[in-house]
Amino acid sequence: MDPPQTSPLSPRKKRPRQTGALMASSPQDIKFQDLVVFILEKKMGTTRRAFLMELARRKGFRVENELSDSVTHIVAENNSGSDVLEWLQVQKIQVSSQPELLDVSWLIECIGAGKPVEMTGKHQLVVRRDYSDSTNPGPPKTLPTAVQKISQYACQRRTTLNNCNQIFTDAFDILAENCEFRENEDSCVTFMRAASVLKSLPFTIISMKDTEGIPCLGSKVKCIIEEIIEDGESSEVKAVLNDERYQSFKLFTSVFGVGLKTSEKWFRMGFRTLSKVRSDESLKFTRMQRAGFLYYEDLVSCVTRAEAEAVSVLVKEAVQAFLPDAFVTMTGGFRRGKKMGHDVDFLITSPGSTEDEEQQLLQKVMNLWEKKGLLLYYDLVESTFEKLRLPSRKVDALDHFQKCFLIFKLPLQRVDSDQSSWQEGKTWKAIRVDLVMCPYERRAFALLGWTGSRQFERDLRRYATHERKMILDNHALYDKTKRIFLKAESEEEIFAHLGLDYIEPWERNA
Ligand code: DCT
Ligand code: MG
Repeated sequence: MDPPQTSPLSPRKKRPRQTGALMASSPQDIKFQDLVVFILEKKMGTTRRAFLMELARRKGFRVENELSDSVTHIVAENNSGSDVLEWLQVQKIQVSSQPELLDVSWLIECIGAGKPVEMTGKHQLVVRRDYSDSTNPGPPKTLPTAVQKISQYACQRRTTLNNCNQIFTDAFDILAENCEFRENEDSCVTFMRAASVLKSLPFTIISMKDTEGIPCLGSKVKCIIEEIIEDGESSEVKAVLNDERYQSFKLFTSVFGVGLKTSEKWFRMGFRTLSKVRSDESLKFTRMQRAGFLYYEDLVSCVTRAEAEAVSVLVKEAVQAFLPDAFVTMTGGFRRGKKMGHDVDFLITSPGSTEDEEQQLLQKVMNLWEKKGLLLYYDLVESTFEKLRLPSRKVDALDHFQKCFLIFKLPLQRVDSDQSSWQEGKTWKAIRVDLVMCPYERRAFALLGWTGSRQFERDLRRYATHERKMILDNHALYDKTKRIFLKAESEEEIFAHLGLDYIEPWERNA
């Protein structure tokens, strides 16, 4: 039986504000050594100050709790330069070198950019004797006007890896995952869309006012944002992280070959740890799960870019040994610029090969690697692709191309990077690799589909269906009004068919 559920989705009740201890961040890497920031609490308040301090520290800024003579930048809100000077005098603290006196908008821009931004006149606080504080509103702290134009579709937003709202998106990613584990599809979509839209914002949400006009933020989502702004964390997320079902599912699904169905079964049987599952004699594992357990440590440790590049060289070598004209493209998260991934995805296509040559390629590559001792596991899925089949209407449908899910035995001497993290004696690492083979004329659709992110793909399909009366999947684009397939040689052409501005791969991290 499931443990009794704390109702994680009920709107939160107002609780007394918690400040201080919750906010204090652990010492984190300081990226910008020349800059020592102090945030003035006066007129800003303890909570907002702590929140800003936390955000700035996460981005690598050195933010001091106390004023000292090492402070180079003093940041204030709703204070004039004169107010700050006056306050400084009262502190009786020697501030030796003249610190910069700046409006909070400067720090917010820095947090957004992930690095110090240039200080301009609009940031600098003015010192004027006749400035009464009530008449100095400081620089406008309004949102960029672009906020009103944010689309509800991820394919109409540019989402780079520079996430200004990680504190919120982490929370929604966890809540979405929990809903997925509980097969609560509607809430899962709600949280995924909220996380996605927040990842695209060029600024950090600091107050509820900043959320105005942003799509995909319903009342449930806004309650959570508000709580994080006020308390630095969400009680719902905390409850999920402590929830036994969530913890177990997270653990079980971290094994290659274990999905929701198996996790559910093991959870219901009372299992809570992997070692108990592994050593249970009554359980039957699939070949995939056995490989998942065997190489568990390597597979959970994620793939670095250097490792992905090393795999890429070996994939190209092997593929081109059989089809010299073949194109091998690294897709998935690495094509979007990610530095880490759970696997490495490749799309293979060859302009000059026959259907037979195409069909035999992946098996030939597997045989070659097996002979060389580079293969720990593979599962080759034959193509069910049919040229005239209409694209699938399902947003999460699997495609029909021939593909191979495998675990590669990567010799570490092939990895071009500092290997100090590897224990002595370790000469290889198990790496999850997906190879997809597609007909040359479908390469643009396959590339678009396999580049992701998953949320970006879902919204592309949703957009095609609802806004253009077209159906898009990894194989084709079909215009329902004209009843024709729209051909494309490149991703740019697919975006053009859909009437969308082109979004570069590194802007698809939705
Ligand atoms: N994809 C797809 N059909 C599948 C699986 C994936 O169209 N059956 C798409 C969606 C994203 C992309 O391929 C790559 O998938 P993943 O490797 O799961 O995601 P990722 O973005 O590469 O992230 P990760 O770093 O976790 O590998
Ligand atoms: Mg991937």
